[in-house]
Amino acid sequence: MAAFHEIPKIPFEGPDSKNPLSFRHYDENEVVEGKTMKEQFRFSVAYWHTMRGTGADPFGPGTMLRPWEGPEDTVENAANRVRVAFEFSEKLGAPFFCFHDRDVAPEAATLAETNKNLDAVVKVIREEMDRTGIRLLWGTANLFSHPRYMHGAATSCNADAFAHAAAQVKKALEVTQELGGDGYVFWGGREGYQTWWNTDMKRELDHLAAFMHMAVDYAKEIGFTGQFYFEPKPKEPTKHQYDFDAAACINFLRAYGLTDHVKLNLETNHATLAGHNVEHELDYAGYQGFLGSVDANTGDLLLGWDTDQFPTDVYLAAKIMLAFLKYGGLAPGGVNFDAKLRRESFEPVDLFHAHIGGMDCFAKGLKVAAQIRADGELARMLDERYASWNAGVGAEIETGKHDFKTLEKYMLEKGDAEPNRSGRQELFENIVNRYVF
Ligand code: XLS
Ligand code: NI
Ligand code: NI
Repeated sequence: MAAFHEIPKIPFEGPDSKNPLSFRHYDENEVVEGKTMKEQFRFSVAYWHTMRGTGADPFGPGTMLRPWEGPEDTVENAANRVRVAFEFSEKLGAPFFCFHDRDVAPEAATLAETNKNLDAVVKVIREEMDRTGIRLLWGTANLFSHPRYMHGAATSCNADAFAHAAAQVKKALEVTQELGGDGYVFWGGREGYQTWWNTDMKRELDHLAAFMHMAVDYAKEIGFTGQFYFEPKPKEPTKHQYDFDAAACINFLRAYGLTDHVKLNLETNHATLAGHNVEHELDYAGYQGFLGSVDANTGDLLLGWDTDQFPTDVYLAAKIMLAFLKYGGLAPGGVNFDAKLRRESFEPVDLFHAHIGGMDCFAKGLKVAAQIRADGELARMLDERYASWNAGVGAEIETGKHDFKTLEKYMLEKGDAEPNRSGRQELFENIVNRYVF
């Protein structure tokens, strides 16, 4: 039986619509910068939050009303949940989903039994994908929930935890390939540490690199050609996560010879937790060729943890889309809503409100970004700000015609630098506002 029988396929009704179950900006067929919105965003529903989020927090149990859930998490229950998930994505019109191995099928007493459970549920996922045309943006393995990973997985002091994680990722890669996934994500979960006293950092990072190389090698062996992503996050669950931010991840990939195989999956609120804005992370990764995919969400500036709220800020979406358009678009990545409902929003319909809001926010953000690019005024102002590098000594420095001695001579002759010009931050902000309201 359908789980959302009272909810229709969400239509696009345009900006004046007051229907909460409609899109005001996301029209999947509208072409922006040469691609339909559907192709631009490649929106993805995160299975772990949307289908497995219970609303539990450290002070109380789950609150979510999910009438399709059975009393026990059996394979049958998991298979039924898959059907509900696809009904949801179909009605929403989201063309992709993402999952961890343990989101979709229950873990059993042994790895062999767990793999069997996974295979049984993956069969149903495959059926539902074929029925709906919904595709897998990326797969991943949960290497952080089970107590065996309390010290980490690839960076654990327990070699057996590493071995178990390897077996798990091997299987997750096979499943991702079987489902035609466009990518595979490494998020470091517990790959970090709580205290320096009990931690051999070099050994742990060497192990993490060896682990990633094994994954890359195995992908090659089985012919999995999807994109690998590394997802930065500075803290939570551990105090010091090794994948702190884009810069730390890129440095790690370079240090260990993984740059040809792995790009970054950047998450909005992880950037905030690292003390950056997401546009900083996107641009930093982008200019070095590591821009991969985005986990779209937002944090709460009054709270210091990963609240994973749905994005509703048009400025934020515009900045994300500007960055992606600048570096050639999102594919094979996408916009994955790594976001969850508040504990108080416990009814199934809230899942629709949340995703509709996020998709509309990004659609409006894309329109703003495209308009900014089409008008070119901000780009002209930016170029003007760096005008001193377009000719004269600036151009000569950029083309390698100078050294300290020639620059000393230049400045001794000139006496002092040209006076600075205003940075015009407020004007830049006002011009951005023209496109938003
Ligand atoms: C947790 C991460 C996680 C990854 C996938 O904070 O965002 O959800 O995206 O393992
Ligand atoms: Ni994420
Ligand atoms: Ni997160």
